[in-house]
Amino acid sequence: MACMAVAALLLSVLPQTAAAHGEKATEPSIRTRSVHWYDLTWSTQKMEVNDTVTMQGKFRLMNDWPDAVAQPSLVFLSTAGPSAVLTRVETYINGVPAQQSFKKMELGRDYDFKIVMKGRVPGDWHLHPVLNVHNAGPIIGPGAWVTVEGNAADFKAPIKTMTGVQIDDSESYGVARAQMWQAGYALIAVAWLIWWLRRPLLISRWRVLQKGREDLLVTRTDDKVAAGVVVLLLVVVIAGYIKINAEFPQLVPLQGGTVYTEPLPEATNGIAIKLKRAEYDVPGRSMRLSVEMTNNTDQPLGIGEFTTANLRFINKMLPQAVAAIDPKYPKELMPGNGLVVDSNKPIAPGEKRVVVLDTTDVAWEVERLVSFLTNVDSRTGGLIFFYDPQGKRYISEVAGPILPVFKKTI
Ligand SMILES: [Cu+2]
Repeated sequence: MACMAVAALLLSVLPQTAAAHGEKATEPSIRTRSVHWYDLTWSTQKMEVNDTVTMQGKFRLMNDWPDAVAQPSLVFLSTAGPSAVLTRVETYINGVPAQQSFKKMELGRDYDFKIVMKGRVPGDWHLHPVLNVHNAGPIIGPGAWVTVEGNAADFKAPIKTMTGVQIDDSESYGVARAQMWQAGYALIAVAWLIWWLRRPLLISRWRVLQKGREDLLVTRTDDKVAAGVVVLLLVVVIAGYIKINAEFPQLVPLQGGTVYTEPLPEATNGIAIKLKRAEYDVPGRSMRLSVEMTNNTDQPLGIGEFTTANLRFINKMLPQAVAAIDPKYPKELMPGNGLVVDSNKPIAPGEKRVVVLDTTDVAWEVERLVSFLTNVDSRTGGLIFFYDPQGKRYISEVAGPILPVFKKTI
């Protein structure tokens, strides 16, 4: 109860909503070169308590995964938001239920995910997917605001167990029982302490020891009480075990195994990428990439988007790229200047061309991405989206070292 009081006090002192929760704090090398999230959708922006919102999309694990970051050999898909304001109902990776961790995720490949969340506490909540990578930490995806309306007291989380027992309120189910056991053991512990603490303590006992009269410290009655406490505890534990086993004969332990799923099928052809040079123009707040692109498809391809660190730089000169944007996608994640390409002439089938991609935006500073310039591993990366005339998309990965410059060189 005391800790609940402290928690209540803290909650009343702390601000009720957090505007951000660390999405800009992760190292730029992780944000530009590990997990790239794309095609994200949030099914709703506004809902009532007990309604659900579905967040889904895809992610690519970069081939150029940073050396300093543990490989995604064990991952757990979750969400980020301010505490348990939304309850997770379902999670899937490639359609496989993902309440457990996934192992052996493959670099250079894509995965599909879906997370269903249920409104629990009214408010405006920033909802992100998060991939927790064992030994590396959480890698956060793009966030969108979701408003939950209504009354927190109306929240219901009913569950029907395997044996058909209907639990109306899973939030408080079993809590009283756990508290009863804790209080019972605490009572025995306190009584045992009082039994000893009521005697003269430290100095008098030390003097008795000095005189070699240990026999005076522990009496026959103490022995009897100690034996009584041992018997009492054994009876409580054994009787409790028998009673619980009889009440719940079928139990499923918490599952600790891991799951494997094949990545999504790999595209057989596409655009081969070679990064010739990358620079970050410090005064211009601009990242420029000089990239050699070879079109291995049989369609002319236009360059539509460059995405990195949860920012989408859209080439507004390519209608297919503009058409591919979900109008509900968070605007703050699509920098206004977008992607500027030196030539918007589509790359013909079989053609090899060096293209300069320019992404100029204050977002590089605001999102605290420029610290890649002070990293011991100054590299950057991202995904380039290409579109054929029918709007079919091809995705290529680009990554390589980046140089800080104070004057445009490419
Ligand atoms: Cu956020």
